[in-house]
Amino acid sequence: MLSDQQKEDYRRDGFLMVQDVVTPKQLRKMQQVTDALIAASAGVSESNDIYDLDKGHSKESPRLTRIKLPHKRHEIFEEVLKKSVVTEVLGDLLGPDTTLITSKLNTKAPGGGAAVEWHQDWAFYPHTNDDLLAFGILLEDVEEDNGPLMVLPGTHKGPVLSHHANGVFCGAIDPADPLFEPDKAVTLTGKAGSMSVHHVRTLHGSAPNVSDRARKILFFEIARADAWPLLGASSYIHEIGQRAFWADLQERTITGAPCLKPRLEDVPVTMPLPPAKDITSIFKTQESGGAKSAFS
Ligand SMILES: O=C(O)CCC(=O)C(=O)O
Repeated sequence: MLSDQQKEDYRRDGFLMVQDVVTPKQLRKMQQVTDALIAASAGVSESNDIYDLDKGHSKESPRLTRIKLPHKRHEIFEEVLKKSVVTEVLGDLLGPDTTLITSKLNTKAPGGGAAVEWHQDWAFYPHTNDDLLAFGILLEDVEEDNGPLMVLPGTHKGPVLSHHANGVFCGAIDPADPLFEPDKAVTLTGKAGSMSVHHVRTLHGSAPNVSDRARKILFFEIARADAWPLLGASSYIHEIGQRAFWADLQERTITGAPCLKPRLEDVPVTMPLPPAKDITSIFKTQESGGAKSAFS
């Protein structure tokens, strides 16, 4: 699906935009399901396993930062991951065997929907190698003013910056870090149905939504099957037992098969510990961890 040029661009820059990754029918279905999920959040007054609520959320005017694990909420999200151009792009960039780390549908309500402070996903979940990426499928048109994703080209090949503040993992870099060069940022705008791809080490963030339109992006975070989490694997095994862990790993296998021989590469790792007070989402980690804002 991807041209050699697109693959080269991704390897050089650590990001890519791909047009029309879902059919018009799949897009419409995802939009309907998302709107229904947002409407159903009117009955919720505190963040829970499904919703991460934004400031100002109310019954009359639901405001979310996130719908958690959308692929578990409706089969259309799983279909898009496993049976669309998205699946082909995945094969082009990560090979035949891939594992889902997580999914999330980040929503920025009109008139101020929350910023995501600059960070590298790798800081949250270091693995035995860095063949990991995030897909961001645009469910609505994303323009300059409704909080687009921004990336810093080439940072996937550079250092992993500190994501600690006040002695805890706060899930964001310090905007005063001398290695942070926001003037080089590229803004990833696009039409609904297109998709951003960013490498797990690419520095990225997004500003608040200052428009009168919502911004909804469906993210899938994915690893090549031979990349094993450094923090998590054994603790999951202890927590849920080997059988349940194996079942979960198979459930998260998107293409191919699990790989039982982790590929070990010389990658820079700092464990995301100690945890911030509230680690239920990136928004809560950054806020309760005292991350400094690059957007205020
Ligand atoms: O929603 C966004 O703009 C960025 C999301 C992101 O980077 C994350 O959730 O890790």
